[in-house]
Amino acid sequence: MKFELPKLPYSFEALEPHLDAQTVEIHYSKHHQTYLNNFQAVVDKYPELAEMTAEEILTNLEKLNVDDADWTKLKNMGGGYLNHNLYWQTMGPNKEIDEKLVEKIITDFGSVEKFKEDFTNLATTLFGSGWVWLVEEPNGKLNIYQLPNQDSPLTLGHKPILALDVWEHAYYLKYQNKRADYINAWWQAVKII
Ligand code: MN3
Repeated sequence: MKFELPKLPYSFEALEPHLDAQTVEIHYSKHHQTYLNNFQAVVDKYPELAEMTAEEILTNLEKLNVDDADWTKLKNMGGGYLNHNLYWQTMGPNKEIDEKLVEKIITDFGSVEKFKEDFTNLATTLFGSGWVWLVEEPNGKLNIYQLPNQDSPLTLGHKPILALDVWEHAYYLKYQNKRADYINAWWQAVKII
């Protein structure tokens, strides 16, 4: 399978002033593209992987019969590829609120405000590089948690719904060490909640 970089559904400037155009451009066309290229290079070595979608590869990561170095690359690069796909898709210049999701958030977290507060705390306290996730677990419940590096909730059997990239490359040009300002700005750019 030839994986593709999904087209960014808006221009590089579209998320200004929350996310600056230069950061979006470098993050999408360099970082995200590189995860994809490196993922594809490993997938191309194994005919059995070429039959699978990227989601299937990450979901079945623990069962894959590949050498250790390639396994690590599939986890890191495949995760990087899929995580960023979701990151871009759930942001936008205009709100497109997912009303069903909002209802579920209120049921599972008490209120949207409480959910945002808990999610923001996870993002603020994440040490090192990683992501904060809103996922749906197999029992249908929503959950939020941190994962390090480019680890994917798919590998845990969870469905990713919303993802905040807290790697420094996601915000350093505009926000430098002020991660909290980036997190606030990201909430403004999220379109589905
Ligand atoms: Mn990133």
